[in-house]
Amino acid sequence: MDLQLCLTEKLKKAVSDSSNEELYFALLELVQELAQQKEVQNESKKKLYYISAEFLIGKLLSNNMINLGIYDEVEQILNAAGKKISEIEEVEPEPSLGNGGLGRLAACFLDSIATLGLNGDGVGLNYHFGLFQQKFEDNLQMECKNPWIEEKGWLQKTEVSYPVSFKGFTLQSRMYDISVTGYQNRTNKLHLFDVETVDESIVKEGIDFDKEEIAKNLTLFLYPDDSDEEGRLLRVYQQYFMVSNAAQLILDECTAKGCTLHDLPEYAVIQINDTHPTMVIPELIRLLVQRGLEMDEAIDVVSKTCAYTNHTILAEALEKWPIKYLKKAVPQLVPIIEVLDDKVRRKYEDETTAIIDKEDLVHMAHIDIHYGFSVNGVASLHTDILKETELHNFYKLYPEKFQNKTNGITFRRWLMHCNPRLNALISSLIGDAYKKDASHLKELVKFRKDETVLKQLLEIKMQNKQELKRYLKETQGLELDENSVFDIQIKRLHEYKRQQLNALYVIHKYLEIKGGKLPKRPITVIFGAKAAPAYVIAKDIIHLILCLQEIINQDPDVNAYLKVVMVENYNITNAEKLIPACDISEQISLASKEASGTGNMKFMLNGAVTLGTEDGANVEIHELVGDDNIYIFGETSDQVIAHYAKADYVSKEYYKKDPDIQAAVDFILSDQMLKVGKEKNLKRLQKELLSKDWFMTFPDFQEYVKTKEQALADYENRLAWAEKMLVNISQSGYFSSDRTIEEYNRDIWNL
Ligand code: 26V
Repeated sequence: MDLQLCLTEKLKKAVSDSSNEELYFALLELVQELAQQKEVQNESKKKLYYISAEFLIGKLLSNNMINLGIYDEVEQILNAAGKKISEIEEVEPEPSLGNGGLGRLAACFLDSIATLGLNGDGVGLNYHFGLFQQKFEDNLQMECKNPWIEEKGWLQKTEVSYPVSFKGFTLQSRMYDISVTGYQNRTNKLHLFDVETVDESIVKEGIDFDKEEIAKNLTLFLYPDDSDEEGRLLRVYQQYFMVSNAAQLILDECTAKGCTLHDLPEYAVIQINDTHPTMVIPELIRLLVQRGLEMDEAIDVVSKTCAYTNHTILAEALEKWPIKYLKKAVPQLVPIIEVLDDKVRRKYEDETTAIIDKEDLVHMAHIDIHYGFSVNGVASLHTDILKETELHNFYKLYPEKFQNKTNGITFRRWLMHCNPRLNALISSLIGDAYKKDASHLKELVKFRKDETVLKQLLEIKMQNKQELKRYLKETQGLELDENSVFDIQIKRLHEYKRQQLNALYVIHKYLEIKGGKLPKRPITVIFGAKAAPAYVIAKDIIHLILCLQEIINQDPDVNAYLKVVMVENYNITNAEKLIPACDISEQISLASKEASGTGNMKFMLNGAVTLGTEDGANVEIHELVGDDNIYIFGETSDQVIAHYAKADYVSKEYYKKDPDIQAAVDFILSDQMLKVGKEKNLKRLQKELLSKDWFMTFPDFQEYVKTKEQALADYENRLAWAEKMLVNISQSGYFSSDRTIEEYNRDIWNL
């Protein structure tokens, strides 16, 4: 195909005479057409439905062009006409249909499913404003809406529409599709359901809206504020709307292929991504009974169709809905859930595995485990903790259901797209086979002592740092020094991820520099994080970091040695710029709490060295790269779990006996801080650390400082550091989501 001709036909003028906007829309149309040609008509009998409340897909243009194999040629055509692909990318809005790792994982999985040529679609919701957009004002996080849906975009309206009934009213849905292009393979679909009565104009200031007008607000936001009852109820409405549509779609597609419903498991497998889609189980049972199956058979059929992935052990994140919410929103499910609970109670006496507990809370994960055929964790340590601790009583009942599926990331986006320089170097060294089979990256190991290659790696890192510097200067007016060490922690803000530990390090370093102890090389500590709008302490931690940024960057004694950067509105687009520029990847969650992490994998692939705890997939990274190529510190998950069991951790004691901790914590309420910050917020945060520190920052503090200093010292031996980078890249193939999806298919889906 002559791409140049296609483009000019769409533009109705020369590429060089077209604006970036015109070029974006022409390319979008071209990509849509090419993607459509790769849709598979005679589908195989069995199909996967990956249901998820989040799909953090990121911008699609470049990625789709890479997967369709036209990126290089389009880039040449554009360059020849004096156009830049990066400027055209800026025209595309980023859909923010996810919070973080869980949603991004779902997006990586869709890419790999299509790349492996598997018959599988995603099903979710079409949030108009997605997750909020973050702005900083007075060193505080502000939230506003993030509209991304345009007249002409990736969403394609379909004919598909279903009635979804709630207590007292019925909404008619509308399905929109986004094409999912596999790398040199088929096109699948992401189905996003919406409701036509949604009214964007009810969103007033910031992200506030009337939470009770369900027909108008249902698909406005991802995870609306759940700090009050209306917010929580709205989530129930959203979840049921998502799964009722999914269930109707699944039954329609399967019956069209000849399924009798008795044989549903031969036609469909449903992956339940965390508990947000759990109501698909009672909903499918309800629909099957409505269509003529006996209750017992319906339960049996559904149990053979559904598989569940657990993504967290944090108690506060495990969904438990009061039965009264379900009665209020979706009363038709209540008798079914009662039957499911009754069956479990008849079979097993253990109260801890019941579905409806004594307080009339419905434990969503328990429905999945009893009435699904597979339960998986997302990293080896996480699955072990599920089996041994959190879900131990279930593991005793169903050992055969439990399995591990270590997460992965798509290398098309997180290497080929975001780091073209490194990608070019790798293919010049080992050829292109790694693009289809990432295990080939291991071949890079033979260059570990090759000075030319190591120097090239360092040069690429430098160029990526310069590019990030330009980007942050343009978008946020920040000044970065590319010769400093870029130490980066980017992820959702949560106390268990311990951005506060990093912030305490920054204070410690600041005080050291003030005291005359200067680092060999300047350090730039970069953060990016959104906090849930109602998560008070998380927002206080952002406040602390922003205050530190102001104080430190303006202090002439210090700013040549230490800088703090808080990137505004952390999202996929800026992750794609930050990750290739990183030297040290901060993965410092409290051991046992981060189920897997996937940012850790992206950094490793891009040649950053991890500074982390033995948590989540860090454990597997450590095993792969060995002690010399990672910086590990902190208490082990066993030690942490034991502290919780014995309730023997008292943060005040650490504060009293450790002068460094004391100085850093005192600084939070120093005069300097109070000049730029809010006393109320800073006091609250300091009090939280001193009276609770639930995620045990202090016990790991000294070891964290020491380990980070070691990493900074080692960084000075540039060639030895480059070897660490190379080993990390070469071992990262295991974390390709293609490998993860092959395992899901082999052990769960059997497509
Ligand atoms: C949700 C919430 C919501 C309520 C407040 C506290 C809280 C804490 C954690 C969560 C996380 C929910 C599930 C989740 O997003 N898990 C993430 O899944 C990723 C993909 O498997 C994994 O890499 C991350 O480690 C895990 O946190």
